[in-house]
Amino acid sequence: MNNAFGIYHKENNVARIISENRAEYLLGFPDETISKFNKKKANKLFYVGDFVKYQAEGNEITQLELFSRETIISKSSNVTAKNYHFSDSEQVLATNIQQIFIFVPLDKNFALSKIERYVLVFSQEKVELTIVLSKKDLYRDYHNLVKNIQQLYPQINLLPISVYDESSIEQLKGMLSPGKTGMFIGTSGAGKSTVLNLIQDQYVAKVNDVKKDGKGKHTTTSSFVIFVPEMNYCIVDTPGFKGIDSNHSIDSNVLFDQIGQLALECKFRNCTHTSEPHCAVKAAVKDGILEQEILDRYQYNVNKLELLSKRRPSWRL
Ligand SMILES: Nc1nc2c(ncn2[C@@H]2O[C@H](COP(=O)(O)OP(=O)(O)OP(=O)(O)O)[C@@H](O)[C@H]2O)c(=O)[nH]1
Ligand SMILES: [Mg+2]
Ligand SMILES: [Zn+2]
Repeated sequence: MNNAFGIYHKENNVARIISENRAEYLLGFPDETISKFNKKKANKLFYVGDFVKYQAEGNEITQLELFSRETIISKSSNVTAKNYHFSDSEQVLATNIQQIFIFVPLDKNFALSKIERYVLVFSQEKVELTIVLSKKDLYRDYHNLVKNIQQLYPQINLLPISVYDESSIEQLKGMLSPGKTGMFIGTSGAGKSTVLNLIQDQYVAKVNDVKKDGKGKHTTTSSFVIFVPEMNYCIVDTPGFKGIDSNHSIDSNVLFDQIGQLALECKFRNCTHTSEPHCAVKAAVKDGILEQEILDRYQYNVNKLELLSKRRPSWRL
């Protein structure tokens, strides 16, 4: 394999930033080898996922030059774990990502609003989002739950999984597009690293390590690009989120486009669809065109986002 880590560039001397610590970047090469690069020698900030062209003197890499980034995945940094970069309080999680798998565990803290929140923050062109409902073994009636969410939001890709159900892990594997890079994100303990291990290795050998209490011990502390040669696929494993919000503008239409369309007919451009006269959205609810529940979900999420934009305490997961 000579295009490990998703390196397809035609030039020579191309590598990928696959991880970092305080002092060094870790570089992955097309032949699957890995080496370190001292950050003091870097002339700019690089992110995990970046492709770089390097210059070398003998065995030593002396200089890195950045290839333009196809995508940048970021979130606001004020509520996050350490080990990420900070720029204008927007934190870059990884770059050159085509698929995001958001792990939302079906444990006792599950709430629909978490899914909505993730979708609102991470939707962008060129990136395919999937909500992985992990630990479905902990949720008795998950079939019904999935059906209800799907009814409310047919545009969301949902995949319930459990490490105890091999076919669900196979389903997830089937969603990984060869040649691409995906990333696993979600709260700490959602099962990201466990599932990644299963994808990399033999399913049966690893599942015995799963702890029944669901409490993770092997908390991931920095992002890492893992290359799976058999699938020709890269996955970025990331440390768990403590909370989630964003500084970039959020388009509520990714979830609520029906309301966005109806709102064009409201009398006031900044109509909140609560008590204003001649509100087309409320009229649509009355006429049975729009479900009250969708309007409720919209109000709830928009209120949260407004709170955030006023820099109130962030929304914790
Ligand atoms: N019941 C159940 N437990 C699981 C499942 N998947 C993972 N776990 C357990 O959940 C715990 C946390 O898993 P991790 O894979 O470390 O979680 P993580 O998302 O990588 O967490 P961070 O690295 O802290 O972000 C471990 O004890 C796993 O054994 C599952 O499908 N069902
Ligand atoms: Mg982990
Ligand atoms: Zn209105």
